[in-house]
Amino acid sequence: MFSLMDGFLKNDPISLQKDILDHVEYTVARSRFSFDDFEAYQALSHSVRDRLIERWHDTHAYFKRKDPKRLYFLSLEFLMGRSLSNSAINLGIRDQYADALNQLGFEFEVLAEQEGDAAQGNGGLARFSACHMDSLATMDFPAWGYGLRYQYGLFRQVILDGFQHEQPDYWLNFGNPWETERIPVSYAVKFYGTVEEKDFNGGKCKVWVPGETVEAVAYDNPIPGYGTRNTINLRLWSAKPSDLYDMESYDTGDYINAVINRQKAETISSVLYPDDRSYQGKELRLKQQYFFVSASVQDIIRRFKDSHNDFNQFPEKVALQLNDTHPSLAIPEVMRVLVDEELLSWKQAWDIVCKIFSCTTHTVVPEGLEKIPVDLLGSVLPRHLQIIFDINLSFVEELKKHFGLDFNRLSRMSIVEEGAVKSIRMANLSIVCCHTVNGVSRVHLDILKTKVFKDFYELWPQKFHYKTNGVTQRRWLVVSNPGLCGLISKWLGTDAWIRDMDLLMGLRDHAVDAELQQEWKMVRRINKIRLAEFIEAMTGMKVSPDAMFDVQIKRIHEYKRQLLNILGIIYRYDCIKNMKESDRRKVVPRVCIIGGKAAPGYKMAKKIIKLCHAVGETINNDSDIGDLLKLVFIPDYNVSVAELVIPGSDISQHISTAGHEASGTGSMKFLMNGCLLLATADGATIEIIEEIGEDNMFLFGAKVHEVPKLREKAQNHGMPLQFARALKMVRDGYFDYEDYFKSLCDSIEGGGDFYLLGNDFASYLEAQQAAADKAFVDQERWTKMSILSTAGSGRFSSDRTVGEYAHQTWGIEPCRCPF
Ligand code: 26Y
Repeated sequence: MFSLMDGFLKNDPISLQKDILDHVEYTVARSRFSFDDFEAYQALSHSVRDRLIERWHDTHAYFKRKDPKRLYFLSLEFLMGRSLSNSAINLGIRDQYADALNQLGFEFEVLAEQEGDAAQGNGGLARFSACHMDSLATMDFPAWGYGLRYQYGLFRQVILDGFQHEQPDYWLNFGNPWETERIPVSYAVKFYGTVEEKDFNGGKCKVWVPGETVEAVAYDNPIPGYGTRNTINLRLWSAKPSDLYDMESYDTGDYINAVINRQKAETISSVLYPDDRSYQGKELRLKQQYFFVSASVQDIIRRFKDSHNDFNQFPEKVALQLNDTHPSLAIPEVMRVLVDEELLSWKQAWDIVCKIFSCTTHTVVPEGLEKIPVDLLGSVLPRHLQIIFDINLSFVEELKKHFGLDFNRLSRMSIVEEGAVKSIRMANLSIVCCHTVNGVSRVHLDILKTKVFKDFYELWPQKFHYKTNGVTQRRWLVVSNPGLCGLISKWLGTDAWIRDMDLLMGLRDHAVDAELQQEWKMVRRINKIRLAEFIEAMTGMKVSPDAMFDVQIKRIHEYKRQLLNILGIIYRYDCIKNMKESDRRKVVPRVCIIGGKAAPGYKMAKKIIKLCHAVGETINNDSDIGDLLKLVFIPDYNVSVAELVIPGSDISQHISTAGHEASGTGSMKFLMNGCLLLATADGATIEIIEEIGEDNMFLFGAKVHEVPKLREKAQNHGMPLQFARALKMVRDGYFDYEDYFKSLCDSIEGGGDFYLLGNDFASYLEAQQAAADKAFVDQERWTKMSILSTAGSGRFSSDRTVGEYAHQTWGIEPCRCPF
C-alpha cells in the first residue's frame, strides 16, 4: 500500500537526477540520452516546480485549517525576473541540484542563464510587488498576490544606430514552466450593457445586464519563502472568450464574425502598458484594470464564503492592498458585489469597504494620477459609475459639514472632476475609501501631506502614513552575489542575516580589518571581471576591471537626470582632452555605464538615449582618451541585467532632482552589494544617509525644500560656466545630430531648466571628483566605505517594510506551516 508520506519528493542527488531525467523524457519529450542546455533548463525547472507545488499545497491546506486573516495584494504589475535560482535557493536545495547536474554533465549557473525574464511590469512599482511577495512568503504571512498575465511583457529595447526601438516581448513563446493553468478556477467578467432596476423584497435592487462577458482564467505562480516551508501564490488572470453566448441564431457569415469577435476578448490581457508616468484614459487600460480586479474580488469572496456565512466577519478575515490607484476599481466592485449580489444594505457594505482597503502611492507628480473620463467609465462599467457617484455624494456632504461651503476645496477634493472632460479621480476615490494611505519614504509622505494630497491630509491626518521601501536580500544579494554572501556569512559566523538583515550591522566591527578588506576587494574584483565580460558580449567593447565602474541603471526620465550624468561625462572628456600629458597620468580611469528603457512615446527620454550613444561614439574612439574614459550603454536593461551589473559596480548614481523620486529602490540594491552611492538627498536616500552617514557616500545638489526657490532663480539667472561649456558642445554638433538634440538642449536652457541640472552641475562635478580622484585611489578607505555600505543596508530589506505593513496597516499575523 502506498503511503501519502512516500509521496514527498526526495532531495538527494540521485533522486534529483532521476527527477530531472524523467522531466526530460516525459515533460520536455526529449530523449534522456540527448538533450541540450535549454531542454535541461526546462526539465530542471519542472523538477523545482514539483517541489514548489508540494509546499504550495501544504501551505494552503494549513491556511485553510487555521483560517487566519489573509492579505490580498492587488497590483497591475509584477516584475518577477527569473525564477530558477531564486526558487532553488529559497527551497534550500540549490547546491544539491548543482551536484546532481554536475554528475549529468551540466552546470546549474549555465542552465539558469537559459531562463528569460518575466517582465510583467515597468519599474519600481512592479519590483515593489515582486520583493513584497518574496518577503511575505519568507515571513510566513498568509498572503496572495493578484495581477494580470500579460502575453507581452515590457517591450524589448533594441538599439539601432544609437536609437531605441521597441520589440514585443512574447515571453511565453518557449513555455513558462513556473505557472500552472487552473481552468476550473475561472470567473465571468462583465463589461458594457445597462443597469436595470428590479423590484425585490418590497424594495428595489439594481441588475447589471452586461453587453460583453469575458472569462478570467487563473494562472498560479508559487512563491517560496526562504527558511520556511511556506509557499504562497501569485495568481495572474488571463482573458479567454466566454461560453456565455448563444451562437445558434447566426448564419455562416455571422458565425465566423462572432467567433472572431469572441476571440478579441483575449486582447484584454495581451499587453502591458509601457508608460510609468503619464496616464492616458484608454479603454483597453480600463478594461484591464477592471478585468483583473473583478476576477480577484470574485475569487476572494468565494474563498471567504467557503468557510464563513456572515459578511460582518469579512474585515476580520480579509485585507485588500491596492498597489497604487491602478486596482482601485476593486472598491466599487466590492460595493457592487455586496449590495447587488449579496444583497447587503448600502450602509453594511460601506462599513465593510472602509475597513478592508489600504493603498500605497508611488508617485509625486499629478500627471501620474489616473483620471478616467466619466463617459468612458459609464459605457464600460455603467453600474460602477453609479456607485462611484453615490460614494461621492455622501463624501461631498461630509466635506460640507467639515469645511462649510468652500467650493474651491470641494471641487478639488471631489471624486468627480468637473472639467472640459468630466472624469473620475481614482486617487481621490482611493483616499476616501481606504483606511490607510501609505507613502514609500518619509520625504514622500511629507510631499503627499503638503502638496499632492494636502486637502485630504487636513481632513483625515490619521489616514496618512509611510513605510520606507525595501528590497529583498534573497534576490539582490543571495541570488546575484554569491561571493559576497559567502564572505558576509563567514565574517558574521552565520547566514541568519538572510532572514534578518539587521545582523549585517555586525560587519561594522570588521570594516578596517585588513583580511576582510582583502577578501572583500577580491570578491568585488571577480564581479567586475564578470561585468566586463558581459559588456564585451553585449556591446563588443573591452573595458578594464581596473577602472572605476560608474553606473546609472534605471528607467530613462528627465527627473532622474541621466542628462546630468551625460553632461558630466562630456565635461570630464573635455577636461582630459585639454590636459597636459603629466596630468593625464593622475586621472582615475573610469567606465561610465548607463542603461534603461524610455517609454515608447517619451520623446525627450529617447533623445537622451541617442545622446548617450553619440557621446560614447566620440569618446570611445578618441585615441587621446584611451582607457581613461569610456561610456557604455547597456541595451535592454531588465531584472537579470541588474543582477549582473549591480555586484560589479563601484559607484552608482541616484541623482533625481530633490522632491521627484518617491523612494528609489535601485540605490538599496547597490548599497547591499557594497557599491558606493553618488546621490541627491531625495526619496529613501535621505534615510540611507541616516543609516550609513554622509561620509560613506557622495552627496550633492539642492535639497527638497530649496527646490521651489531655485526654480524661480533658474528663470532669471544664466548657466554656470562648466555647464554651458558641456551643453555648447552638444549644441554645436560636436557629437553630430545637432538638430535632433536641439529640443533637448532647449529644455534645460533659457530659464526652462525645470529639473535644475544647471543649478546642481557644479556640486555634481565636485562629488564626482571627490569620488573618483580622491576616494578611489585610497583603496583602503574605499573598501571600508564599501563594507560600511553593506553593513548599513539592513533597514532597506523588504522584510522590514512588509513587517511594518503587516503590523500597522493590514493587521495580519504569521501563519507558519509546521511540516
Ligand atoms: C498610471 C500609469 C501611467 C502608471 C504606471 C506605472 C503610473 C505609475 C507607474 C509606476 C510608478 C512607479 O514605478 N513608481 C516608482 O515606485 C517605486 C516603488 O515605490 C519608487 O521607488 C519610485 O521612486 C517610483 O518612481
